[in-house]
Amino acid sequence: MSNFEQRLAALRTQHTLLLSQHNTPVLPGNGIYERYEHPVLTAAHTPLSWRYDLNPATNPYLMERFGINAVFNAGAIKWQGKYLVCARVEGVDRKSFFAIAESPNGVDQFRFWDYPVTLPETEEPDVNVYDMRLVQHEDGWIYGLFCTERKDPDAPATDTSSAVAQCGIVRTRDLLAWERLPDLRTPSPQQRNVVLHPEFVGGKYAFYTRPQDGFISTGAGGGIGFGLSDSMTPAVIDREVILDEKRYHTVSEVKNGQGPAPIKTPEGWLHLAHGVRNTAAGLRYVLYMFMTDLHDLTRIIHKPAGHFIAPEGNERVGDVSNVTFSNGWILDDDGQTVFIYYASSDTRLHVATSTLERLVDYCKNTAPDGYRSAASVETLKQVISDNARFK
Ligand code: M1P
Repeated sequence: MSNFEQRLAALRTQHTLLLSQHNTPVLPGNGIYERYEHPVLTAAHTPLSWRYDLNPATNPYLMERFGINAVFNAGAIKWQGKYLVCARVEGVDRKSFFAIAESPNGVDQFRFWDYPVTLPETEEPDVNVYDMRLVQHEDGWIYGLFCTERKDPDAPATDTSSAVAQCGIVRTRDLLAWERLPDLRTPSPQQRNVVLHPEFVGGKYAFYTRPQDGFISTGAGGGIGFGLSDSMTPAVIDREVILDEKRYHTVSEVKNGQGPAPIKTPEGWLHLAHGVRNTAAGLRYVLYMFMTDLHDLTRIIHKPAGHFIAPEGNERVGDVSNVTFSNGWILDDDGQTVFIYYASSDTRLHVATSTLERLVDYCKNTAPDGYRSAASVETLKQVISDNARFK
């Protein structure tokens, strides 16, 4: 066997093993959700035919020719009986793109489709695209809202990092052919983490936004906003209201953003979001939950204090360490099981499972933030005294 053949056989064996690996829940967990032993997608899950030139004549050393750096922040949808994620795949050249991977059960055996998504562009080409939220809207289309980044034309020549982030929009009926719509227009100079609400609101399209003044810092903007548009072609929001503000000494002290589109329950809309605070070690991203009123989507009715999912163990380390981020979840056909796809440290994608009933219970029965240490102590004393007779 030639060196090429040996290497190829070893790579294929390793890849097949990885893709067929079973994932088991880590028990007993916290009762709210179950984490799983392995990530569901990593750079190593991408097909060998993406990374290697498999022709011995042109690649005798069987080198990687297109390196993949990370697979993370994924939109998600149940489609024709399969669990699909539309992942942010980042090459070693730092450019992100979208690729769909499917699983028969939502927790393991995710396989990428043969080709990544070919994303149509507007007249102003995207430099980088990431974090697609997939939404099956009641108008019949599946929309993908994502962040499109272009270099900031107003940045001084010495600043080669600043970008303008806006919300790009595509729609599809089959997840194969995508139609690009004009980028969302809002009063805010920058937008990331924009999400389409799955239902019409008063006959209009409704959006969760994240207004911000600067590329990294939200400045005077920030918070999870909400706005309406008459149309998707183009989508234009004239007025944004903040429904969940960033707030001092909470998990979203610096910024926050809506995760996937909310899930409707008989008791309100269930939301998953990320909150960011600053530390001596840099920004820390955690996930948190809240519920909004069924009829007034800007009214929060339940919001447990603190984080729902924070980076643990190996999840803490990666390209951007100390980050958990989610832009996809799936409510299964049983109307109960929820698959929460979250990424760790901008490097890999994980799943956690729960049920609608448990998530609503968590939101309703976990004490809200009292915003002061003394209030947290009072909450804890109440928990302890309520437990006294069960010891
Ligand atoms: O690096 C952490 C995250 O940073 C951004 O999120 P936000 O807009 O809230 O700061 C996004 O680039 C996200 O993709 C990334 O995971």
